[in-house]
Amino acid sequence: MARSLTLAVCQTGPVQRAASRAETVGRLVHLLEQAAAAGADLAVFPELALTTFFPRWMLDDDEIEAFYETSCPGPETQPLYDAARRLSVGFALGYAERVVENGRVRRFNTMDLIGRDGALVGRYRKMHVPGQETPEPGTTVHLERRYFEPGNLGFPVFRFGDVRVGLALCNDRRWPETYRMLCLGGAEVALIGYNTPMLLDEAPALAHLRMFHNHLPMQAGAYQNTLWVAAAAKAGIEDGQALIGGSCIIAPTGEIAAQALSIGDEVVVYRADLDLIAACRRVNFDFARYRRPAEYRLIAERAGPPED
Ligand code: CDT
Repeated sequence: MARSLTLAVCQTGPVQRAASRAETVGRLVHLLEQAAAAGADLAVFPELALTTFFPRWMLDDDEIEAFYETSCPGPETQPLYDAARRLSVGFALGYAERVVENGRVRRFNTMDLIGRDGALVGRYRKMHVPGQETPEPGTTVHLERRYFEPGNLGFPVFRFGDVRVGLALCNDRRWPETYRMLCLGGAEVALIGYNTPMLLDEAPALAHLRMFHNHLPMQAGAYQNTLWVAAAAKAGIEDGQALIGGSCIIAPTGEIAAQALSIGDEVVVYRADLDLIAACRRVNFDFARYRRPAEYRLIAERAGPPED
C-alpha cells in the first residue's frame, strides 16, 4: 500500500521582543489550524519560534531568563499542545530550553516533536551551535555560543505513527553530517527550523547568496540521503534585523516541492510520497551495497582539514 505523510511548513514572520508569549502562541495555533484545514498530518515551526532571535544581542544575566522555557508545555504554551490534540496534527517546535541537570543550569537550542495527541514524542538539542561567545569585530553579532551549549542528545530518529522522523535546527542544515546521521538512523523525513540573518558582515560579497546557501544544502541533503525535508523559517524584519524566508518542502529527488513566497506567517502544505524514497535508493543510493564506511574513518576522527 502506498505510504504518504502530509507535511506543513509553518513559517512565521518576525516575533518582536515586545510580543507576549500568549500573542506568539496564538499565532502558532492559527498556523496549525491552517495546516490542519489543508490536511496536514505533521507541521514544523521555526527555530526559537516563541521569542525574538535574542542571540543578536549581548544581554545581562537577568535579562536572558525571559527567553527560555523551563518546561514545554508550560502554562503559556499549553494552548498549542491543546490545539494539536483538538486538530489531530503533530508538530515540531523550536525553543530555548533551560533545564537543571545534576544541580547545574544548562541551556540548549531545542526542538521537540509532538504527536497528534499533544504529547511529547522526542527531543533534539541543536548540535552545530554557530557564532561567538562575545562580539568579534567584522562579524555579524551572533552569540548563540554564549547562550546555548552544543546538543547532547545525538541525532535521534523518532516514530511519528509509522513514519521515522528526525529533527535539526538552522546551522545544522549546512552540515552534510546532519542528514547522513539522520539517514543512517532510519529517518524518512527531516524537520528543520531556522533563523538566518540576511546580511553577512564577515563576507558582504556573499550576501546575495543567502537564499541559494539556504536551499543548496537542504536539497543536497534530501537527495544524497533520500529524505523528505520540511524547513520553516522565522522571517522578516525582527527587532531591526532582516531574517530570510524561503521555507520549503523538499523531495528525496532534491526538488523543492513547495515553497513559501512571503516573509510573514505562511503555511505551505505538501503530501510527501514516502515511496519515492525507495525509488531514489534504487536509482543511485543503495547504501548497504555501495557505501564504504571503513574508508570514511577520517570523517569521525577529524573536525577539519590539516592546517599546514
Ligand atoms: N540560527 C542559526 O544557526 N543561524 C545561522 C547563522 C549564522 S550567521 C553567523 C545559520 O546558519 O543560518
